[in-house]
Formats: sequence, structure tokens, C-alpha cells
Amino acid sequence: MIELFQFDWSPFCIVQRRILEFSGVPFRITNIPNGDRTLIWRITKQRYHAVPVIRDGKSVLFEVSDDSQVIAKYLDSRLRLGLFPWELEGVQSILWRHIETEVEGLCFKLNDIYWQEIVPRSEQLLFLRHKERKFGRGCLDQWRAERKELLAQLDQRLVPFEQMLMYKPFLLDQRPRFVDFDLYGMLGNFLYSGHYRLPAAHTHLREWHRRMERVQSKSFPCENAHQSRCPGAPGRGL
Ligand SMILES: N[C@@H](CCC(=O)N[C@@H](CS)C(=O)NCC(=O)O)C(=O)O
Repeated sequence: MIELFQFDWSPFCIVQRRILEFSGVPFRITNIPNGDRTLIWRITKQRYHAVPVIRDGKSVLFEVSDDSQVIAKYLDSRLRLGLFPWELEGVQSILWRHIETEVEGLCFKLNDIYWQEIVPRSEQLLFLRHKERKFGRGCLDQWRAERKELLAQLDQRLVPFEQMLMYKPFLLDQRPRFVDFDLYGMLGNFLYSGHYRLPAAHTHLREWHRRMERVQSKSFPCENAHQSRCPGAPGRGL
């Protein structure tokens, strides 16, 4: 069974978790403490310490650069999900870089403001130290003070996605592609604390988000040549 190593509020873990749910195959979640990456270090043979990581039998998958999509592409080809069609590769690769920097960069700050409600007490010291070493002393207080402006910036950065969704049920197509899951993951991180809603004015985005919470691959025709290996089809061998 495929195993996802993660922690719950990580934007990049939410992306892979939703892709796995979408596929309909059974999978196992192993939560790791945010501040203790010993297990990740061990299973990746001392090559990686971030999450998400996927283990599938003897294979252990993790990202090789900031904008690689090793895990999602592996799940896509293993489970035949149609997330990376060749004709969308160019536009998707531009979009996922944007989503994972411009959108993620605001979402994680807005969620981290509530770190004391989210991070278990035993992990709070390491969390605070990690953030302050990376972003400077007092960064979490500073983001709390900037909350209003950060929310306004996020509203603005979501406008192009709202515009895309005025014409299609998913960002690029009639079915979800990788960038839908990518944006869903970043917004999942933003919404994790329970203190925010998606902007009321972005009505198409809100409807899309509701669709993304439930969407299943079996609702869409398989686009691969080997139809018998589609999820939901007999003989998929999982
Ligand atoms: N581009 C990577 C980014 C992974 C990443 O940044 N993961 C975060 C959690 S959201 C992490 O583990 N960071 C290292 C740390 O917190 O020490 C991906 O898509 O998986």
C-alpha cells in the first residue's frame, strides 16, 4: 500500500494527500513531528529531511529541487490520473512555480500566525527556532501585525485564478489537472487554522474549492492508452 509521510497542515503534503484521495486507492498516512525528521532521514537513506515523502513498496519518492514534481508525477503515472497531459506541461510548469511561491508565500504566513493553536506544545520550541532562523527574530509576531495586508495581497493574487474559473470548472480544463491540486494544497494550508474563509468576492474560486474537496478520478474518462489499468477499472493491480 502507498504510504504518505506528512504533517497535516503542510501545503505540499495536502497536495499529495488530495491526489491520493482523488485516485480512490487505499493509502496509509504516517504523520511525523514537524520538528523531528529522523524517520524521513532514515527512509530516504540520509538524502532528504522535508515532507512529503511517498513510500510504495521498495520505492521511496521525494522532491529533487524546489520546483520538481517527482511525487505527483509518480502518482500520476502509477495511478493513471491524467494530471500531466503533455499539451499542458508548459503552462502547468509556469503555473505551479507561481502557485508554490507567490500564493504559498502568503498562505503559510497567514497560517503560521496561529502556530500556538496548531503546533503541539512539545514541538513549539523547535518550530519557533526554525522559523526565526529562516525568517528572522520576531517574524511570527510581525506576520500577525501584517495580517490585514497579507490577506489583501492574497485576495489580489487569487484574482487570476477566479478569472480562469469563470470559464471552466477547473483551472485549465474540464477535469482537474496537477495545478488544481497544487492550488488546493496552498489554500488548504491557508484555511487550516480555521480562522479564514476564501474571499467572498471570488465566487468561482469558492465553488471550485468545494468541487476540489470531493472530486474523484473515477468520474472522468481515462485518457491513457491502457484503459484496463485506470483506477476503478478491473485489473489495475494495486
Ligand atoms: N518543493 C517541495 C517543498 C517541500 C517543503 O518545503 N516541505 C516543508 C513542509 S511544508 C518542509 O518539510 N520543510 C523543511 C522543514 O520544515 O524543515 C515539495 O513540493 O514537496
